[in-house]
Amino acid sequence: MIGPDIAGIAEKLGAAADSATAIPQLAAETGLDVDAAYAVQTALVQRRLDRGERLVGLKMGLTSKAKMAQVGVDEVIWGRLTDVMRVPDGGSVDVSDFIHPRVEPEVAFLLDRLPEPGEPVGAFTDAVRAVAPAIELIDSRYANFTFSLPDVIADNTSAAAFVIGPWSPVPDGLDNLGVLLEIDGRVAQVGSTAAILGDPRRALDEGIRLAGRHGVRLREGWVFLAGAATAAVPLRPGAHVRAVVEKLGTVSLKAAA
Ligand code: OOG
Ligand code: MG
Repeated sequence: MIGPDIAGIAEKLGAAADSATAIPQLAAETGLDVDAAYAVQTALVQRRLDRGERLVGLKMGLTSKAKMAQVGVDEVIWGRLTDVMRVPDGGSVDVSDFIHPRVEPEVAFLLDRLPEPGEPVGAFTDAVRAVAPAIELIDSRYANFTFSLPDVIADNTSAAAFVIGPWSPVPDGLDNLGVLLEIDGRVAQVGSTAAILGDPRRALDEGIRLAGRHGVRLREGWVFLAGAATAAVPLRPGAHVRAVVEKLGTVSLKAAA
C-alpha cells in the first residue's frame, strides 16, 4: 500500500503558514496516523531549516487539561521551535502574518547538558540551567482552529512564535506557582503551574521520552516550553499581552495595531 504523501502534506502546511491562509484538515483524508504526522512535522520544519532557520528548542503541547478541553484533543504532543519564531521580550508581532493567532502563558526552561540516550535522566537542576516566564503564540493552520491529533502534530503543534522573559535560577519548587495572562491590563486567564502535568518539570521528562521515540534528542542551550497553564486567548491587533508567573516575573508582547 502506498502511504500518505509526507512531503506533499508538509508543503501544504508550510504554504498555509507562509501565506497566512487556513487550509482544511487533512489527516482523515490522507490516512495520516501519529507516526506519519511526526514525519510530516519533521519535513515541515526541514523546509524552514532549508531556508536558513535554526532549530533552537522544543515545545510541549496539551500538557494541561485546560488546553486539552479547549481543542478537544487529549494527548500530550511536542513540536519544534526555530530562531525565526522567537520575538524579543516586549517586542511586537503583526497579526496579519498569522491566520488566527492565540496567546498562552507558559514556563520556559533553558536546557543544560542532557543525558545520552539510555542514560537515566538526572536531577532536574542538572538538566535545566534557568527558568523563565514565556508567552507562546499559536496559530493553527487549519480552518476554525479545529483539528484531530495527527493534524495538529503534522502542523508542528500550531507553533508560530514565542517570547521568553528574564531567566532566573531554578527555584526550589515549580509545581504551584500562580500564572496570569493579561490583555491590555485586564486579567484574561488565571491558573497555576500545577496545571502543567501536575508539575512543569514532568513536561521535560515527557519531552525527552516522546521526542526520543522519533529519534529527536534535546540539546544543551535549547529552549523548552513546558506547555500552557491556561486556555489560549485570541490575539487582536493593538493588544498588549503580559504573562506573569509567580517567582519568575513577567514577559510581554505587543500586537501592532
Ligand atoms: C496545540 C498546541 C498546544 C500548549 O501549550 O498546550 C500548546 C494548539 O492548542 O493549537 O502549545
Ligand atoms: Mg503552547
